[in-house]
Formats: sequence, structure tokens, C-alpha cells
Amino acid sequence: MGIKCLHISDMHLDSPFKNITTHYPDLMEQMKSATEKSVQSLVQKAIDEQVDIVLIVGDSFNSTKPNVRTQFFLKEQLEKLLAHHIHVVLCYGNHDYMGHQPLVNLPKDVYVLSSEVTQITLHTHSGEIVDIYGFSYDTNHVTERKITRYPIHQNMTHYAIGMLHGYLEGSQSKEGVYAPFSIQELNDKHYDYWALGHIHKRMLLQEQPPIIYSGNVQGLNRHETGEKGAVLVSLNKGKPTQIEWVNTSKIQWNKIDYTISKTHHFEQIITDISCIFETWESDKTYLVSITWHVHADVSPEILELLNTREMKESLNKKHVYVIKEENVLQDNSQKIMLNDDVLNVWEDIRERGVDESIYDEAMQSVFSQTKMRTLLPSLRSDEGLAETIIKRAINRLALALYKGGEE
Ligand SMILES: [Mn+2]
Repeated sequence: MGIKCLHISDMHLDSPFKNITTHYPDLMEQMKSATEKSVQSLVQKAIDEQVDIVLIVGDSFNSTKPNVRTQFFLKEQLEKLLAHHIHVVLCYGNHDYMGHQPLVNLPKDVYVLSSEVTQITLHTHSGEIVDIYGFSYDTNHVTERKITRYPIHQNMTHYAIGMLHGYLEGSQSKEGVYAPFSIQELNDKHYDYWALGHIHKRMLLQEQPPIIYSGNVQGLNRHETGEKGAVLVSLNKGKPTQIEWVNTSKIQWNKIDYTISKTHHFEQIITDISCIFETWESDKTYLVSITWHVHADVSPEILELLNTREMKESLNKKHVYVIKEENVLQDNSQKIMLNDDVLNVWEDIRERGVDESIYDEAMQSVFSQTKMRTLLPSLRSDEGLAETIIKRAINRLALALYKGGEE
């Protein structure tokens, strides 16, 4: 008895991996099909687990006009679920809101929530009855507090599930503030489970009754780190809910922090990082961002190697690609406290700008290289470039000062 659901959200099918320029063509191929592979694994999981219902909580497509092949892909996956007598309930989110007549219709047996908060009542094979409440976006920006329109669940012999593609108020998530809600508002509805969508990070907001963001099915940029997939939920009246995170993404973004001090040999850095990679699953592909925390006494030879293609190639393994490196200065020996004096000097520098001759002097070594002189002679007089470089230098200095004062 009881009911079993697979809760999926934010598939963002047809979404490009943003800001990825890569020298690895085979990686690009893998990335193109990564989201669809994750979805296929989830459908297989639902079938293997014989779930009663698959809940799809918005942003299945990345846009309102996904390519036709992608639309057929989703249709096929949903048909597979239906063929295994699994109920499918789907709502649209801010990315795939119901704005256009789709070229490919979803299978007719899929329950699609309308733009008003509606109730759908389903019967499971074991004879349980489930009331599902939710709505679909009919426009990109739903800023209304839709939660106020969800009814309070009355029939305690039925299970109640809320589907909501929305923003938890007060959270620091970068996603848009659409259909905002508070935990209290959700609890006031007396539902057994809240299946949330919209935020790409998986989150258990409350254990009992469970309130969960399942997160997206595949990390799409370097900030979307960790395992991705869906959540399998078994509800049984009077018993604790069972929750299992399902991990299906085959490409995973990870972050590494590594501190380099004077005593480090270059080889040791490579060995240490490689050892971390060794602990990762070998049937996945990892895309890694490394932040080097660099002490002031690190040798210039090592500093020069960081963030170079050479470095990346030394670190790349068969299934691990270093996508981004970043240096953070970490000067313990000469901490500068960020007191009022420093701040005043700082403001002064900002207001005055940077003397042109300082820029020329600093860039001398770059611009005098033969390649630069012959191929890109105009860079020297490029004011936009100068401005960007100076801005970045100022920011780095500020960051270094700030970090020094913070610890
Ligand atoms: Mn969304």
C-alpha cells in the first residue's frame, strides 16, 4: 500500500551548455546528448521501481519553441511511461510556458495542469486515491502569489500532493522570483508532499511532510555542481516518508579548492589533484573548476603555469576535463586589514583612475612580443582593452586587499 512517485523538474531539454568553449570535440558530442540521456535513465528508473505517478514540475523545455526533434523525444519518453501504466502529471514553468500551440502534442493521457490552480484525482493500482494540486505558467513572468489559490486539503483518506514551480521567498537562488511562497504557506495546505520545481539545486526544505526541490536533471554550467537527477518518494499514511535521490546525470560539474604555498613542487600539485580525480566515478565525465589559493611566496615559475593550456593538459584525465581555473591571492604573511585608512586610499585610486604611463609600462612586455607586434599591432592603442585590463587589475587588487583583511 501507499504510493510511489518519481518527482522530476527542470529538464530544460534543448538547452545549450552555456559559456563553454572547449578544445575537446568528443566532449561537445557528449554534452549535446547529456540531458536526454539523463531523462531516459529517469524513465527507466520509474519503470523499474513501478512507480504510480511521475510528477514533472515545469521547465521541461528550455524555451516555448523547442526544436521538433526534442518535442518528439519527450513525447516518446512519456509514451513509454504510459505504456507501463504509470500516471504522468505535468505542469509548464517559466521557460516552457503555454504561449504557443505546440507542433507536437503530448500524449493525450498525460495530465497537463491548466493555468489556474486545479485538482486532479488519480487512482493507483493498489487502490489508493491521490489528489494533485497545481498550475501551469501561461506567461513567462508569473509574479502572483499562486500559493494563495491552492486549496486546503480536506479529504484525509486521500493523499495530497502539491506541484509548484516557484521561488522560495528569502532564498538566495539566482532564478527569477516567480510564484513566490513561504514554507508556512505550504504547510497550511495540509498536503502529504510538495513537489517543487524552478530552483536547479536539489534541496530538501522540510522532512515531514516533505517539501523538496528535485533540482535539474543535468548540470548545465559550472555553478550547477554535484549529482543531478530526480527524487523517488514513497508515501505511506501514518509511516515516515521514504526519499531516495536518483542520480542519472553522466556529466558532472565539480569545484576544487587547492592552496599553493612556497613548499609546493609543481609535480606535487599535479599528483594531489590527480588523486582527487581518482576518487571520482569512472563511468562519468567530470567538468572541473579549480580555484588556486595562492600564497605570496609561491615561485613565479609555478604562478606562470597556473591557468595555462599546458597546466590543463597535464591535469586532464580520460574522464576529467579542467574547464576553468581561477587564482585567489592568499597572503598570510602580509595581511592588510581593511580599515578606514585602506578604504580611503582605495577610493582615491578609483577616483583618480590609473596613470597611462603605468599601463604602458605594465603592458610593455606583452605588446613587445613579436607575435603581438606583427599580428595585432592595433591592441596597443585599443582604449577599450586598456580600460578592461585596468578595471580587472583594480578589482584583483581590491579582492586581494579584501581577502587579506577578512581572515
Ligand atoms: Mn523555472
